[in-house]
Amino acid sequence: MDYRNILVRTEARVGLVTLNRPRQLNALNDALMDELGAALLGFDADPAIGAIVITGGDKAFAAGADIEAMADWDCMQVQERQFITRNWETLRQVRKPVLAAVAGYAMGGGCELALGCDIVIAAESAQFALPEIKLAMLPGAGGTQRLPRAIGKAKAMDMCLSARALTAQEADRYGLVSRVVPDEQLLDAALALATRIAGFSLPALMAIKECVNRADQGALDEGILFERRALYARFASADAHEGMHAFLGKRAPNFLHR
Ligand code: CO8
Repeated sequence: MDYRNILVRTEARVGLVTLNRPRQLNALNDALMDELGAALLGFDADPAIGAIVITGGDKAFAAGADIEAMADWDCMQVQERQFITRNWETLRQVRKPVLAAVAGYAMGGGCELALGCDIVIAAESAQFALPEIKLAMLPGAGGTQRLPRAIGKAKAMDMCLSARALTAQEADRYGLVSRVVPDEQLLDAALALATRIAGFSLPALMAIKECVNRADQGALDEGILFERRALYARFASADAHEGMHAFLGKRAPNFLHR
């Protein structure tokens, strides 16, 4: 695919996607989201890739859905375009770990995109907000569901109802991001973490991701059962036996990602 709104490259076993509409602060129009979906699915299907990083620019990770594009849509048009289901859902199909490396604005759909990733690393300049209320809209790409799960109902309500923005340090304290780094170190830190993750056994990574995601989705009993089945299935994996024998043999494991 010929990408116009994103940049795509690989580094060792990591796939890197850079959102690239800087003049619009990476506003997420259909074209960008289609390209992002295609790149994510491409990396997910590529056996040489073990983890994916999504990043934006220095000023904005993404300032949200493209307001100019959708300002005059009516309700029927939104349904006909399959807005959200068509391309915002693609991230959920990705089985490999996806990291968001966020500098600057992560607003509206940009914040929701980060929330849909498995790990969020923030630069000190990062700001997270769901300001759709200012447009008399609502966070419609998973934000009303994922934000309370990430930071609790009280803070999520505050952000959604008042358009309050969180600094990187606040987002770190509240559990929205996993670590904060100086801006100039953001990409290196994200790539280093992704490379470390991608060095582990891919089937084990995918099983863990699936189990952790279950924690958000259902009852504890059901999640524990799901985790147990996933654990039993690990014993069918050559990598699991290699990992355990490598530990016992006091040597580095040689994972075949099987
Ligand atoms: N969409 C389209 N264009 C945008 C967007 C956007 N979300 N954000 C910024 N831009 C454009 C601006 O229009 C401007 O363009 P131009 O230079 O042609 O005038 C350019 O980017 C630079 O922006 P600013 O001049 O505004 O830059 P500032 O540094 O002054 O401000 C802000 C930066 C604070 C990020 C400001 O641009 C802003 O508030 N942006 C909008 C943020 C927002 O409201 N996001 C939520 C959008 S709605 C959404 O994401 C819903 C998700 C799913 C909903 C589903 C509904 C059905």
